[in-house]
Amino acid sequence: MFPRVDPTSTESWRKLEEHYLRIKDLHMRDLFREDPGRFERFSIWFEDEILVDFSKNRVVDETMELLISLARECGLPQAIESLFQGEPVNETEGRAAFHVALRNLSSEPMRVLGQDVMPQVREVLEKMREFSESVRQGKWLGYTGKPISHLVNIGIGGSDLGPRMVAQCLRPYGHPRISVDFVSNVDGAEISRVLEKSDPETTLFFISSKSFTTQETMTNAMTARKWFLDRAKDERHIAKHFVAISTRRDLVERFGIDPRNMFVFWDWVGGRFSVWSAIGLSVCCYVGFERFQEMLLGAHRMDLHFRNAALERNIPVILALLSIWYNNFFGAETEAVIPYDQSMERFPAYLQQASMESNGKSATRLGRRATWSTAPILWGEPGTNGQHAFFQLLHQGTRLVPVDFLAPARTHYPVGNHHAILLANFLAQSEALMVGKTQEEVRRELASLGRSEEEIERLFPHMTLEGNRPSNTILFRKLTPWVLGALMAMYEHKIFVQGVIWNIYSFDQWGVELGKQLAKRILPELEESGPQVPHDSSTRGLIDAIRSMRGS
Ligand code: G6Q
Repeated sequence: MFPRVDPTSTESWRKLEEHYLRIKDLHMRDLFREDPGRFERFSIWFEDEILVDFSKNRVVDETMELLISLARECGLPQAIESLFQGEPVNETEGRAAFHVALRNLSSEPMRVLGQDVMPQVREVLEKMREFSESVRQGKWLGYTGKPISHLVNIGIGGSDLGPRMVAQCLRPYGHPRISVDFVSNVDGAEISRVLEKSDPETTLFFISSKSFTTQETMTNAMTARKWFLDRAKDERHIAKHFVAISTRRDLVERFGIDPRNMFVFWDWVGGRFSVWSAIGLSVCCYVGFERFQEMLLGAHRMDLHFRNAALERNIPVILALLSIWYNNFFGAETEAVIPYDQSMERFPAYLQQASMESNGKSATRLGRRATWSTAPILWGEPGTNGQHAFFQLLHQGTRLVPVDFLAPARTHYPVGNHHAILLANFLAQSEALMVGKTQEEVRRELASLGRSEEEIERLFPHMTLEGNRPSNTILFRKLTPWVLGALMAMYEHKIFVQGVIWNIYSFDQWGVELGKQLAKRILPELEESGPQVPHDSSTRGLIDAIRSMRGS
């Protein structure tokens, strides 16, 4: 049975509250000065590829010990086993969340309800390999006999964010003949822009939808289908230009996609964990099956680490506990993720879904309202851009914002000394957040610039940086498929650990349903002679305004 512990009722929680009062005023500057071994102790290498430095956090050894005890009291080891045993950890939807099986490249069986799912996982992977190779080798031909040179993935949420982010990150591995685009928003602007530059003879559409009923995806898919048929003129040509990735064979057939062009996955794959499944097919065609498999392998290695490493040296566990430390004891409300890598531009958006859709919950596993805060608001942009935008708030704002800095030591784009400059900034920011700048330092600096005493008095409060602002630094050798896979799995497991400790269900997303239901009800009301359903006066007034604006 999955543990159900009210974290605030544990002995460790109580001790952490006391501990917080004792250490909250310690400054990291002093902790580093007094302890030359701090970096050694508070950093972990992952397979010589990724270095996770968590030493710039407001913790001492006792903090880490108490946080680990909290994890134990909340039944974390047992919860990890439940996840890997394929138990129905997604309890409100009555199924497993078994994405770890999708990247199980070992020969170990992985069972759901006693049945080994690995044969079917391998079968789909083999189909993905064959298909992607034929597209990349130019053997898969469009209806006029030309090879495919443009891939368009149509999907949204989990059927978009993962593949879109991965394709961007792995662009250096992309096939030189092939470009890839993603369409998710139901706003016609997105599909129009992609279709404008598409050639029907060489474009391949991937309709990615677990349910194959999602309004946005189906609307975009129908528009793409019509656009294609207006040009190709024959329904039989659809088979060469449309593939589907879904769990719903019946609906895929009804759409007119040849079932042989369908790639399945299973209900135990959650949408936001589905890039590891056939939902990753567009990426696989773009970067090649071997690269896709390297990404699975990186994730698999992180899975093994998460399952087997001691909690004290377990990277996802430590990242989760540090986040809980700030969220629940310091009252931090947000968390920033700043990749110093332009290719990772969509990484924060991908993580927003992974974290906020998983842990943005207020009902506990006991069905009561949580009296502690759950998922922080996650946000971020690539560095160095962020430095010239919101970093002011990180350095001097009234809020505490823990930051994850990520960067590759080596770049795919060795242009001049760009990368060294990027890395210097990456290091400078976490150092600046931590050490800050004292009043004395500011005074000395201003005096050396010849400023008057009066000016110094006026300026120093504005120029002082208190520092002591926490961050994790996640440094990796290079943004390879393996590293990316490992980083994604690291965050997935971090989020899982948080859900266990917050005693919430991380694998459902009931909160998004109401809006979908209401949108369906409102849609006909927007028509000129549409029905008038009762609404609050604001919604009513807005509907009427839209009708009149559209009418005119
Ligand atoms: C993810 C969510 C959600 C889902 C989309 C798309 O965990 O379930 O983001 O991925 O709503 O759903 P379909 O794949 O069914 O179109």
